[in-house]
Amino acid sequence: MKTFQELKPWVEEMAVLCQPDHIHWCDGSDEENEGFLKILVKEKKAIQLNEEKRPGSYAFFSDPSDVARVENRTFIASKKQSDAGPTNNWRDPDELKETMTKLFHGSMKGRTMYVMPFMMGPKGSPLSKIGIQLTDSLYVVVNMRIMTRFGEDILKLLETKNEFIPCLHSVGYPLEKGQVDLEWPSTAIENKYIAHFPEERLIWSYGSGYGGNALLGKKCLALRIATAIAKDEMWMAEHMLILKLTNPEGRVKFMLGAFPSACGKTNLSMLIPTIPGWKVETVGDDIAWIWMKDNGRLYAINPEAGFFGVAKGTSYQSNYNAMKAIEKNTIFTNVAITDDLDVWWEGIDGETPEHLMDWKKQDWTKASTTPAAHPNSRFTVSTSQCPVLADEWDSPEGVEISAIIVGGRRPSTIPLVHESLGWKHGVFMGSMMGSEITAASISDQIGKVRRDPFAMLPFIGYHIGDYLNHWLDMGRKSNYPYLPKIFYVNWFRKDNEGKFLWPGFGENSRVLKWIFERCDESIQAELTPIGYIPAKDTIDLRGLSISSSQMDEILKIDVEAWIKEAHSIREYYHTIGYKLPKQLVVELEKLEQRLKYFDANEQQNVDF
Ligand code: O2Y
Ligand code: MN
Repeated sequence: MKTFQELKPWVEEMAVLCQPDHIHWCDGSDEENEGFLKILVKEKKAIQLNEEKRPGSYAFFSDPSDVARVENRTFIASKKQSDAGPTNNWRDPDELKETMTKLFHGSMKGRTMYVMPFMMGPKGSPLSKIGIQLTDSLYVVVNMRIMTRFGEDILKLLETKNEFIPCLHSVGYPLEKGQVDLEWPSTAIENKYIAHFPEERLIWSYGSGYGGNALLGKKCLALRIATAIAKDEMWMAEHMLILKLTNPEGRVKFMLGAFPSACGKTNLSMLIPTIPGWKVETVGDDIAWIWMKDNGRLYAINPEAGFFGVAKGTSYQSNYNAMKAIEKNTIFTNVAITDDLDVWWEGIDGETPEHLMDWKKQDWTKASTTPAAHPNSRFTVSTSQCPVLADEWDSPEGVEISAIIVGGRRPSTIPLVHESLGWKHGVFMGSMMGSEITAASISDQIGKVRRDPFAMLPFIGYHIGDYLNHWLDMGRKSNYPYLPKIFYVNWFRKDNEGKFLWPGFGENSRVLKWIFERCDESIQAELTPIGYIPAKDTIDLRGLSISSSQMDEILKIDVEAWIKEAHSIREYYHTIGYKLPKQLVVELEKLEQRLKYFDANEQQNVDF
């Protein structure tokens, strides 16, 4: 962290290091943004889309080598390696700074250094954090302006808050006099460094212009650095959506949801329920900062101000509200472009056009064998354009949380929904969550579960064992009675023929309804070894053609599979090492004991 007084000297010091031709302090105004977009179009780094079909919107195309977050080039540089733990790439901070200082030296030659004041979190929130990002990428500037509270207001706030997180970013492609720029400058993978110095609360990112590598407010600040701050200050920075659920009587509950990538977090946060009278509204789709009031209850804010959602697969059917949000004023990255300058991607509604320009700017026809849009193609849009944005989304104290939902992609074993036996058991459930590996690239692992505790594996800025212990500490601090209930959902369970048992999408609201009613305990649940599962007929299936045997299958406790699961969790726990909280081993042992007293045929506890 640095103080307001340190801001100018720091910017000057970084400018001496990176040697930009100019320095521009961003004010965040519309005029400034329009000017930036004009430059980007003029320099052929962006395409302005059809003003009638997609007003105020632009498309960018990255270098094919710079298309996603690079986990193997993401580093946690804590003084002690044991503080980074087994799941992070650790580097000694002094050595990493030395390496990166050489890279940053002269890296902005021929370019402008933009100084971006931004804030993560609502104005007036005790949790909000100011960052100052220096970057030589205008693409980053126009995206950060959407994704954060941005500009001169934040600089003004800094005068009183007097604390900011310095973030230095360069695409690593200096321009010699007369040298023609690339459309998407970046560096080779081995020179990319996404570096976090958690003790110093400092971020340095070099060599990539894409998403989470370059928009430093998001994963770098709001998760990796924020987790380190949160542990010290007794709050939590989590990879979670925040949704508001209203029942037909107008009663409201706020819920958090942690799901690994590609499990539909954005879609769930903007869901249109299929059950009459129920309503979902969005507070956030990706990150939640959670704090505890003196009353022991948890409150969450969304630190972001925009959505950086996956375009591919998004349609009016899978996420109507996201499609409405991106009808205007949206930045698209690595999507395909239609002949009339609109966007297209695999999975979008309607007929596939005869001809497109693909994300590599090549002609594309239906006969083409490569995808038109990159699988990690993105839209960047302000939360304000979400048609179902909850009124409370900007509340400085946040929203009171009633339920925490965790989940992953599990074709077997895990039922549609189960509720934890309490906070510690809920933390155990979060620690074991993950998805089954399907990617051909790691074919020797196919069918195994990639554990991803609370979907935070790439985002914890310190040791994973300490992180799990922090969850337990938060429980102890609250004294338990008002903590949210924790639920595990699995929309992805399959039958013996490999077909999904649950229809998904809007029908997931039926599960949300069950969770809502469990929060008041106004609905029955059955105690099983793994937790509470819905009692017969308590999931609202009105209007859905699903047989009761199918429901039995979705909710079945497969004891053999759970015994194997427990073995696999134990193996996973070994990889965490000595910092794994003993309490979680106790929870695992208790689960194994309870499984012994469950009659798999009757689906009933024998005795406990
Ligand atoms: O590939 C990227 O840089 C984007 S990653 C991302 C973006 C938005 C929300 N979540 C994620 C993620 O990786 O969890
Ligand atoms: Mn995410």
